[in-house]
Amino acid sequence: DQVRVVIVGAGPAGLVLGNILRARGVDTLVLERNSREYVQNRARAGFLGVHSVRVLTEHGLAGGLLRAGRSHGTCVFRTGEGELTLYYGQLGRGESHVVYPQQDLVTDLVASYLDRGGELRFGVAVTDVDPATGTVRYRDSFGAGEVTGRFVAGCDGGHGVTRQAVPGRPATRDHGVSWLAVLAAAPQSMAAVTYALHDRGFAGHMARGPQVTRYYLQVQADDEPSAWTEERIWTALGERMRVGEYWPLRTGPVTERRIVHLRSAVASRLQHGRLFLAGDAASLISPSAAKGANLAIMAAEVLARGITDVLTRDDERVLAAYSRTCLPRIWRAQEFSHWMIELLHAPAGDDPDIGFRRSLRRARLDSLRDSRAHQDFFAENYVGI
Ligand code: RFL
Repeated sequence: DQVRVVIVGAGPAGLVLGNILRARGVDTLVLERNSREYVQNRARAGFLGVHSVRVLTEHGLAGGLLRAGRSHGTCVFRTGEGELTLYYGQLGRGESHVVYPQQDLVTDLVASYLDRGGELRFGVAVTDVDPATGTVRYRDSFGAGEVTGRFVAGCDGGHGVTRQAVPGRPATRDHGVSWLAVLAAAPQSMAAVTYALHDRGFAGHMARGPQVTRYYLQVQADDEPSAWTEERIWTALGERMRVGEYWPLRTGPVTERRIVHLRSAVASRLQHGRLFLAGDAASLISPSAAKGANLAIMAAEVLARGITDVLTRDDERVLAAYSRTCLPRIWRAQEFSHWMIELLHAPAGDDPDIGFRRSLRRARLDSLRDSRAHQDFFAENYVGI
């Protein structure tokens, strides 16, 4: 059972890769551990940058996004000293985000991949990959099996198995911050993405769809999501968002609450033998700057180009440069994401440098308020890859 490209994982990375390869007539097989229903309902990202929109458009994958996505170019930092509004769509390179829920994108990508004649098997858990031979071993409801690919794409996310087949230790960081990620069945409360900086911790607000809004609350690392009742969530959000000084939140049933630990991990190399890592498998990034899905799409496009060049023209240059092309972009995103983490989070109560760090944070916001150059830096990095 030999396939040209075996893709492990049907998230944004694997599906964008599979779609581009299918459009160029390459044989592909996607193996996904979960069910179709599960992956099409998994709500995660929502903010797509210009590069992602361009890749999806160029490859005929942006139908839903162009129909239902909403352009977004403003963000607000709310503190005890008032609001700082950045019209980032008019700063830097003048680029905005498109807000389109990740599960809708995944739904579109699965449909177009199948339309393009791609093979996709749900309920298949890959157990290991041999990078030298391209052999992929898996388990499904029939038992154990294996397939061999001339190329194997490890697109199985931040906790997958393929990254373990690439030698070298990833560079990791635990940012020491945890968020309660909440989805509410309610319209957005504010016109823009809002980052509330508060001594009790960060709170965030971002639109997802007309009747769905994402909120984040900085919480203790060992908090259980169930300890956060709806009432407690809305009270904490209201306090940190300082609704008394602005306007009330538009509440609604909480449909999802989960703890996200802000962690990063970047593989030291993205290729070993026939195996190539893309997306969260290559680099896990904290959601603080909304980069993960965008990096996944970026890498998938580079990898698709590299593989097609080899298969159609025997040209190995793009594929040979895969790590070298992607890693600097991944690190730029990590650097900006880290910058955002420092800006958004109050140090914990008994932190000895609490006063120093809070003052630094205020100085950074002052600079963002006063300096056009700093605003341009923010805008470029916020939307760009
Ligand atoms: P995914 O989406 O995790 O997909 C990997 C797939 O691989 C499958 N899998 C396996 N299949 C077979 N065998 C195995 N052994 C397997 N192990 C795993 C999984 O079932 C899954 O279907 O990875 P991919 O494709 O690399 O895409 C990455 C993005 O999903 C991720 O970076 C973003 O969601 C991150 N992220 C955000 N990114 C943005 O660009 N903008 C955002 O606004 C944004 N918001 C977020 C986010 C992530 C969040 N969470 C939950 C961490 C908000 C949140 C709350």
